[in-house]
Amino acid sequence: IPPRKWWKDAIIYQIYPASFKDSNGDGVGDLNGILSELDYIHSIGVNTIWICPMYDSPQVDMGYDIRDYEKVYPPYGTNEDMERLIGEIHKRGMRVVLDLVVNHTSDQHAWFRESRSSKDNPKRDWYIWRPARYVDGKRVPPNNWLGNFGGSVWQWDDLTQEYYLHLFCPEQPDLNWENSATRQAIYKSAMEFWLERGVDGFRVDTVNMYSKGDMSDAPITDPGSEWQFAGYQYCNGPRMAEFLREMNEVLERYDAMTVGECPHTPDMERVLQYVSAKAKQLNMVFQFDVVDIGHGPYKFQTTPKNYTLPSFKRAIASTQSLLRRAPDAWTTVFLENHDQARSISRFTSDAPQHRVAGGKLLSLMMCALSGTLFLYQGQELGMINFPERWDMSEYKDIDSTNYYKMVAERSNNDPEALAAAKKSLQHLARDHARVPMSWADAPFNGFSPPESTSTPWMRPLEDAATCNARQQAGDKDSVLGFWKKMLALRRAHNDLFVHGEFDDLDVESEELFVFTKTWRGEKALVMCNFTDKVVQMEVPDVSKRELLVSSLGRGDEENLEAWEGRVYLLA
Ligand code: TEU
Repeated sequence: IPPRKWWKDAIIYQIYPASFKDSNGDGVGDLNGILSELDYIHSIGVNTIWICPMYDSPQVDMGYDIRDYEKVYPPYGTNEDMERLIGEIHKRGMRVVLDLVVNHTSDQHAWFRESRSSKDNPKRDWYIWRPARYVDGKRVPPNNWLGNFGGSVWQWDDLTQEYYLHLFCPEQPDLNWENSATRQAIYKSAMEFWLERGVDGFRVDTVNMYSKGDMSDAPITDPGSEWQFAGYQYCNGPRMAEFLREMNEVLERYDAMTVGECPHTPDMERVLQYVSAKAKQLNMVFQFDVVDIGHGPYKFQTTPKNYTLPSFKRAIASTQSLLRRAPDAWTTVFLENHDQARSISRFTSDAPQHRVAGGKLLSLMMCALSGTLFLYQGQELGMINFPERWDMSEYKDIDSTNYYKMVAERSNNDPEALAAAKKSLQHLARDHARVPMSWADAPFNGFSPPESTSTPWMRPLEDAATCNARQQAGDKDSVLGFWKKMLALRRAHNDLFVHGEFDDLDVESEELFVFTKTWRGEKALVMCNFTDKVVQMEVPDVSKRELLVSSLGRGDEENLEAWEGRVYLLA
């Protein structure tokens, strides 16, 4: 049997550089801020760090619009700072993973500036250009596709009188993966440059969009709009396997790991094709089954808490099932990242009396699930969404502001429609994950130095007096204290929790999530109360059970407290 790959047992901590720690007082996080907190990160019990884009960028989409792959964004620091950071992470025995954003670049990238300059520029074909269509003499885009941030995916370019494709903002033109010279340039500039500097792998942004499928009009699902959801056409196109295998050859030379982001892919057989080891495409992916629960046709068109516990459990069961479907496949466990609202606010309760219990419950559940575990900055503290009373101007993300604009236009500024839009943003917006990390009960929540004259780029939360890293570091009963305990237990029972078989015992229960994990002779029973009241538990008939942990530190009573989780070892 070949030895296990390190990334299967990895516990990965995700950092959003703008919001992690500001070392120089300009209101924006930076690399030296990350450097100053490496011992804190290490103390949580994680062993790998994923850093979101820190590349030079005009920041239209917070660094997912890259101007230069080979240069650090100056407000974050220099390339030397980055090399020092990589070295210091390695010195502590941890690994480091960067974001690889190569479905698109910024429109300010040198490649796109050239491509745009004339129809016969050698880089014209590095992006996706198409002539206009004309309907009743009126110029219209090549198809009716709706972009991920609203509007058409096509942008008219006056200079050369053609449209270019952008699945995200107009400032994020899609690279043309069909062109092999483009692919070689991507490998060299975005991948090899940083692999040579010691990074251990990549989180691969929107990896399933490189090969666009059928470019014809998408079916009409929103009759009120000119633009229609086309995710099933532009994701998972016919050349995906070929492109990923080619990319994997570069990665293999460095023994680098990959976790690919796979939006719009509910089909588990399709996911399997990406993550089965013998396919040599990706090590693992982020599926959207869990985090998309409760979304409307447009993500925000929804009522808050529009999700049920059975749908949550089914989504988890589906991602867990990858291991059973193919022995050489792998999966991931995550509830938060920079694109998601806070998990306590979404899946448990952020009411003051339940918040800590909810954070511990989710920690217990996640630490008992199979696959590579991802923890997002602030999740380990139980940070929650910012409150409803905050003004719309606190939402900075283009995904949020575009949605609000669209509702304003479509409803003719109807106050009721706007209030509903704001409510759904309070529940689901990406902004909630992007506020400054709450480090201390101090000016700017300890994110910026106290003497700093600029204010943080996003408004810090108001609850840092009761929820901050410094206080929790010394309190074993805090959410952070519990994460440390759970991560240690996950390590101590690595086979069972990271690799074991998952079985859901009661999918339909609206109150409890009860599952078992099995590995050879070992078995664990996990019981989670997803309500704010006491629930009687029915422990399956077993000869011997041993309470491994209760998220509320309780003994072996026959009931579960509100938002309590338990793990038993069974014999
Ligand atoms: O996200 C891709 C993606 O499809 C979604 O998760 C996206 O955030 C959602 O559609 C918005 O409602 C990745 C990055 O994680 C995200 O931050 C970037 O904005 C996006 O790609 C473009 O690079």
